[in-house]
Amino acid sequence: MKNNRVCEILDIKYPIIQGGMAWVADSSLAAAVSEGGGLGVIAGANAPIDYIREEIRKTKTLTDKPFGVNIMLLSPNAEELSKLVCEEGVKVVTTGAGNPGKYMDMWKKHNIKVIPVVASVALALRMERSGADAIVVEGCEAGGHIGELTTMTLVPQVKDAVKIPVIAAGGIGDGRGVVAALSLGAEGVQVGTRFLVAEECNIHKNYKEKVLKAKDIDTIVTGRSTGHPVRALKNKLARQFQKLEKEGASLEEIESLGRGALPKAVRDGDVDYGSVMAGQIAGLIKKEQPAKDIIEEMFNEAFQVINVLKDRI
Ligand code: TUI
Repeated sequence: MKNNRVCEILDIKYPIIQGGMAWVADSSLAAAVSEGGGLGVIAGANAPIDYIREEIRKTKTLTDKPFGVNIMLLSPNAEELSKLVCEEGVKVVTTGAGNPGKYMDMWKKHNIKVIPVVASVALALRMERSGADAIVVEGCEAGGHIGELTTMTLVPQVKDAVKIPVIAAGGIGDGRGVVAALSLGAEGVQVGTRFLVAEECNIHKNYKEKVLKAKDIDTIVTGRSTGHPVRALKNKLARQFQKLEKEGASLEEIESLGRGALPKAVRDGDVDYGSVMAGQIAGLIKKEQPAKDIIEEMFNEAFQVINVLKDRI
């Protein structure tokens, strides 16, 4: 890959990183993405610290290539996990759902490449000043915990505000999305939803089937009233959320409905009452494939799209 700082900084073949999807992104998926030429990422989420240590060690046995760990900053284990990545010699950290400023010096001292996920220009600027190596700029087309702005509007605004490389996320599922992201000024993409259906992704088959069957209008955002908006596929749980929010239920009532809902779907396969987090691009995703094929297909398609575009204007 020519002239691409994301590939240079991360020492990867294709400028694609896998979303650090909570309860989903384990050593199997992370190693497969890294072996496929992208950057695989293990999700820290709120898993026990010993489990994450084992997942990091397992990934090292599955691939010699670089991989990362995602730290979800709303999680109670964020502090402990921030130290663990230093102890285990992890090369890349991505963060989500907050400001990782207080950990940056420690990570930099351990030569860790830090890539915070941001949803605003203000946080992007703060992260650059704190020493971030690159930033993932995530639009609200993404699945899971999201910000307010779309990928189309946020990526160019962040690009104009910072010098570090921008990696676009939210709504990217094929080569057209890759080219669109590069056109907006990104030097790479982060992909979550399409990797949900990677062969090496160990989520329950009901979850994969629900993603594969999803149509364009099948996601919904709940939790706007609590300040923690989350995008997931519509189901009975989402309708319960919507009803509670419309009725003006208490914060505690709404948040308790969401507690444990993600593992219920990911692990137990309860796609009615569990939270089936996925992005708006789910409607585009039609088949299960090895992670390597997903990556190669996306970049082959991107090259073809660029060739067509050259003659269009
Ligand atoms: O973090 C994510 N996506 C996630 S985390 C997650 S785990 C979860 N489980 C149950 C309920 C809720 C979440 C599922 N999906 N994406 C990265 C992301 N970060 N998107 C938006 C943000 C963000 C938003 C506001 C980052 C920082 C921020 O403001 C921080 C500040 O201090 O300004």
